[in-house]
Formats: sequence, C-alpha cells, structure tokens
Amino acid sequence: MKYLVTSALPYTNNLPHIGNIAGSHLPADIFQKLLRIFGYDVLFVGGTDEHGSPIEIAAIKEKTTPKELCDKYYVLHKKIYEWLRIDYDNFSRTSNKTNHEMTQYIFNKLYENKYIFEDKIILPYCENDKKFLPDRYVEGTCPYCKYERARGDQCENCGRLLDPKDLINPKCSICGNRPIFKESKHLFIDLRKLEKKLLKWINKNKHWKENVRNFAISWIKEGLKPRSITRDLSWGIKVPLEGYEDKVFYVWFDAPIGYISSTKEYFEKIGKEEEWKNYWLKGSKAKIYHFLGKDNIPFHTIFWPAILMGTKEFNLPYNVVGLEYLNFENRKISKSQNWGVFFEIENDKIFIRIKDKLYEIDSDYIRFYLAYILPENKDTNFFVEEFKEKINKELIGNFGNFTYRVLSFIEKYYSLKIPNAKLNKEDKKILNIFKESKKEIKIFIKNVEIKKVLYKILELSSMANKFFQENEPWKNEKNRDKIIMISANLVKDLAILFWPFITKGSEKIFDLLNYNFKPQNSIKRIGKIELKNHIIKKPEIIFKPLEI
Ligand code: B3M
Ligand code: ZN
Repeated sequence: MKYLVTSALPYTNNLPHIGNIAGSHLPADIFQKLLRIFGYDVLFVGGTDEHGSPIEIAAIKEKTTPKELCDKYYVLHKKIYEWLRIDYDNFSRTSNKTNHEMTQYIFNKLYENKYIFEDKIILPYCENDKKFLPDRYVEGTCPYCKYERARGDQCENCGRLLDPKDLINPKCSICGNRPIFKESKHLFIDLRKLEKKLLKWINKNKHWKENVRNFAISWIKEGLKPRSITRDLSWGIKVPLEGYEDKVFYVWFDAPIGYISSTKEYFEKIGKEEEWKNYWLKGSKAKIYHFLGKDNIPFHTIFWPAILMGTKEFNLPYNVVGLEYLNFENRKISKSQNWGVFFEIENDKIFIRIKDKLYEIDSDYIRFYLAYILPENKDTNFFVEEFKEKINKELIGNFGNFTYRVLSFIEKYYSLKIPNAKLNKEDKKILNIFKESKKEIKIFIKNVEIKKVLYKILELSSMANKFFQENEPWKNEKNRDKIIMISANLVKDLAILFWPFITKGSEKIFDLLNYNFKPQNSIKRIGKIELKNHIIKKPEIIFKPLEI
C-alpha cells in the first residue's frame, strides 16, 4: 500500500503565519513522518497556489507582474518550510507546465463526459482598468447597514453576503472608478449530476473526522449548484476551448490538480515518469490524505472529488483531514492588525515576529508547541506565556534534560563509551513498556490523532526520566552499567519517536549518539538495546531555554 500526503497549497501573495503552519503544513509533515517511521511507503507533496484574482490584484498593487510576484514568494515560502523542516518530497508551483497540462487534460475529460456547460452571467467591469472585477474587488456602501467600505462579496460590518450589484456607489478597488455591469459567458461544472454519487461516497467514508464528514453531508443536502470554473483574467491556465481565449480557469479548479502535478513532477525528477499513475489513477491502491484548514473543507470534500469523479479516471482522496483554526491569545490572527506570530526574512535569515517584536527562535520550538496545541477538533490558541512554559518545562525539562543527563553521565563515568551489561527480565521492564507503546501509537496514527501521539511520547519521556532518577546511577555502583546502557538506548528510542515532531533536535541527538538513523521503519528499533560498547560524541546542550 502506498500513501500520499498533501498539505493545502498556500497562495503566493503573502508570507505564512503560524495559523497556516498549524492548519496544514505541520500536521501533514508530522503525519507523513509518523507513517515513515512505522514503515509505510509514503510520499509527501505540496507547492504554491499561484493563480487567481488575489495574486493578480496583489501584483497590480505592488506594481509588478503576477509572474514576478509568484517567483519572489515561491522562494520565500520554500525557505520558511525548509527552515521549519516541513520535509516535502516535492514542493511545486501550480504555474508549472505540468500543472497547465494536467489541468487542461482533466478539463477535457470533464467536457467529454458532459459535466461542463456554458452560461452567461453579469459581472462588474472596470472600463478604466479594462478588466472584469472579482466580487471582492468592488467596494461600496452596504445596502443593509450603510457601512461605507463593504466588499462586493460580503459586508464586513453586518456580515451579510452581498452581490456587487447590491452596493450603493460601487467603486473599483484598484482605481476607484465606478464599474459598469457587463455580460460574460463562462463554463460551469454541473455538480447536480454528481450529487448522488458524492453523497454515497461521503457516507461510505466513515473513517473521516466527524466535523469534516458532517460538514460535507450538510452541504450536499442543501443541494449542489453548478459552479463556474472560468474567470475573466489573463493570469492563469488557458481554457482549451474556442471562444475562451481571453479567459483562464478559476483558481480552485487548477489548485487541487496541483497535488497530482506535484506528484508527477516528483517522479519525473527521479526518472520514473509513469509512477504517479500508481497514486492517482483509479484502481491504484494508494491512500491519499489531504491536510487543510477548515475554510478549505468544502473544496476538498465536494468540489475536488467531483472533478476527480467527473473524469472517470482518477482516484479519490482517502481522507480529508480538515483542521480548525489556531487563534492568537483569544483573537483571530491578523497581519494587518499585527496580531499573531509571523515569519520574517531578513538577509536570508528567518525571524519570528510576535506582535511587533522580532526574535530568533529554534524552529523545533515552534514545531513542538504548535503540535502541542494543534487545532485538531476545535479552535485553539497560541499563548506566549504557555509557549515559554511548554518549551522550558515539557520539551527541555522533560526530554532535553533526560538526554543531557544521560549523555553527560556517559562522558563523566565512562569516558564516552556506553557500557555493555547483561539484563534480566526485571531490567527489561521499561524497554518492554516502550515496545508496547507502539500498538497504541499505531492506533492514534490510524485515526490521525497527532496530539495524542505527542502526549504519549511525552509520557514515555517522563517515565525514562523517572527511571534514571530513581535508580540513582551516581550512587548505585552495582547496577550502574545496566542503568546507563538502558538509559542511553531510551534516549535513542525517544529521539526516534520525537523525530516527526522535532526533526532537527532528534537528528542532533542521533549525531551525538553516533547513531546511524534511517527513518524508514525505525519503529522496529524501539525497546531494543542497540547501543552498547559504543562510543558517543562529547555531549552538548541540545535545547537552550526559551527566553522571550
Ligand atoms: N490556496 C486557499 C488557502 O491558502 C488555497 C488552498 C488551495 S489547496 C488546493 O487557504
Ligand atoms: Zn478600476
């Protein structure tokens, strides 16, 4: 069985904040790494989402071209994820050639299979900018509450959904002129024809999280409407149909296809051109897991599977892991209000900005705390004080200290050589507890319960700490060899288990242990004495206290 893990593709009109990381990249990365250490055959792909009106408008505002804007942000996004050790096998771009081709291919299939039809709609058009305006780029007075800066899609003040035609005194948000309303023809995917099949499929997917499944079912039960898949923009993927030369595909049409293209690109790079089919074509036995924030759930449970179904050729996702929101100190994260935790790049270096102050923080600390508070089933909060406490007490006080104590003990009492001792049944107790924990962790992985995995590992780490403390190797000369040999191997076990969470820290520990770590199926090593008569490196402090 093959596993494919994806994370939602971020737009390239700004930099990510911790909410984006906790909402998809990090849980996806931890999950794929857990699968790896448990021996599964897994591939992890992602990329940037580079089309759509937000990009085109951002480019106009920054006085650049969409292409240049995306080139710049692609590099910055990639840098941040690499720094965070979000270890994509391939991090692609939806503007790549492969995605253009794949999108057109899929469209042609849908067209052939008669899921596409044409219709005319009336849209706001700016005669000054010579372009159709996306709904939210028309501003004006809300007809209900009279708020003056309401957007064409929604009024921020009273929350009502609007149509640009409803606005009093509509204005183009690029140049400020009054738009006219003009007819334009567009292509629609007829979701009504796929409604029954979709509902049946969702009902069958009992392993999805409750919130995701219920959300999808209630959406379908309201009745699906045709959805337009083309836009009057110039930046995007061309529509391979006569009469559509001036239009491109709607960004949500080509963005998820980016998952397929990223997979294909990965295999092309390693010279296995056909291999992507074993993930994506119907009949292939791959399990596809999509990780994404809750606002993206409808697209991944309805719109995207409908596209795939309509081709009659492609595989459907196995699980849609929708996460809730991460807030900052009880309020929604907002870049414009400087409320939250953000990433900044200065002279090639990555800094963390908390509200308006810049810090240099170990990326493992961000990973650890975000994993600790992952919004898996409900919205959660990043609290600065709690961040400090969890790092200093849990990560450092628990795992960091244990590791450092054991390694320094080996240096001081054994001149860096882990002893070899014979163990009896009683001695093996703690090793067996570690071995036993695998079953429990495997169930959590199956249910995609990432936080539970982390809490379990922290529990094991406390146990190891207690083992060392209570056995007092500094006094207990008789059993010292045993205690130290066991403890050193528990350090190795914990570093393996923590690797999906704090990848860099674990790798540093493997290095200090002189341990040749290979992730694939490393779970087999847990609870085993592998390090004996073994020289380690001179210990170093692995995690420095977090001061913010
Ligand atoms: N770019 C929306 C977002 O960043 C969108 C996700 C695409 S996933 C195929 O939230
Ligand atoms: Zn205008």
